[in-house]
Amino acid sequence: MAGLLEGKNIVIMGVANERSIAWGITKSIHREGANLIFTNRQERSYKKLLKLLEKHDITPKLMVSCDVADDNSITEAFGKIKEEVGVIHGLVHSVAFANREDLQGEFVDTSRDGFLLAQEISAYSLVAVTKAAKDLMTEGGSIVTQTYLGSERVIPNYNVMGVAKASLEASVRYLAEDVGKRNIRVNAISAGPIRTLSAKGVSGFNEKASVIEEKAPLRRSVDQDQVGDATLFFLSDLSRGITGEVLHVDSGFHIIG
Ligand code: NDP
Ligand code: KAL
Repeated sequence: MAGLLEGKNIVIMGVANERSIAWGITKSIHREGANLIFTNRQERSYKKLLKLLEKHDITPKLMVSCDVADDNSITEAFGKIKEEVGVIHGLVHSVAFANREDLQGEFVDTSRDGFLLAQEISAYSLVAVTKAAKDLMTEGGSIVTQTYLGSERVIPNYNVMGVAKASLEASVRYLAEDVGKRNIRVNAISAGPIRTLSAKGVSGFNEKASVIEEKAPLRRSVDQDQVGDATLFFLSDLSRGITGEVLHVDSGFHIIG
């Protein structure tokens, strides 16, 4: 049987290493026959990704550098993708950043620069890459981003990132309306805590992860492969009637009061 994404060209932004959510997504969509186009910011991530691809015997269609903080970098990256690949059918946005000092203590102490930085990298970047990607999605398409429950509730330490994720989720809805007429869908996955490079060194992670195992309906933590398969659903035709949605992949934790 043909894979769900056979012959589809999918851009994946945000693989830093084997633990990245974007790597879980890569494995799911590779399994279903997608052609993979990767973007990285840091050289270190690019090298890690090269090794990972080799280890898993995956041949990417293209790898380009892209810093979402820089409009020229986005234009160049999507220009190269257009040149080398032409049409794309999907985009995975798995990128976020805030200063470490803004991910502890009280939200009220967030600096102007820290607030703007978190918004720029973690929310505005979805707007900027959707604008660039939509012109390459001439056969329709699907855009999927990654969010977290801290957008809906006050979660200690998530602070400035919670506000950025609220902005990201609202952007998903506004973008869905804009690009819907081109048959492009925009959705988000709200994942439970997963130990990744981003989660490393930020206080509060262990606590949040253990609460899932105790209190979530499924009483187990979430992993990259579960997020990978849910993202695959959004990228595939199985979700053709869904746009502007935030889907929780969190063992059901968000329904518990
Ligand atoms: P990773 O650290 O593996 O991935 C974060 C990625 O963001 C890195 O690949 C990094 O690229 C990229 N990035 C940061 N700044 C930029 C930039 N300016 N331009 C381009 N790329 C950039 O962590 P995760 O996999 O955990 O994070 C992926 C997404 O999942 C994030 O949006 C995160 O908020 C979200 N999420 C994570 C959860 C978790 O528990 N881990 C839970 C819910 C949501 P580089 O390495 O090249 O700098
Ligand atoms: C309540 C939770 C505990 C953790 C609190 C905040 C987590 C914020 C996520 C944010 C993306 C982390 C950073 O920006 C880290 C950054 O300051 C330093 N790290 C880096 O520069 C590394 C090297 C690169 C690869 O990282 C990035 N991002 O570029 C939230 C937990 C329970 C769930 C999580 C971790 C959610 C989430 O959004 O990631």
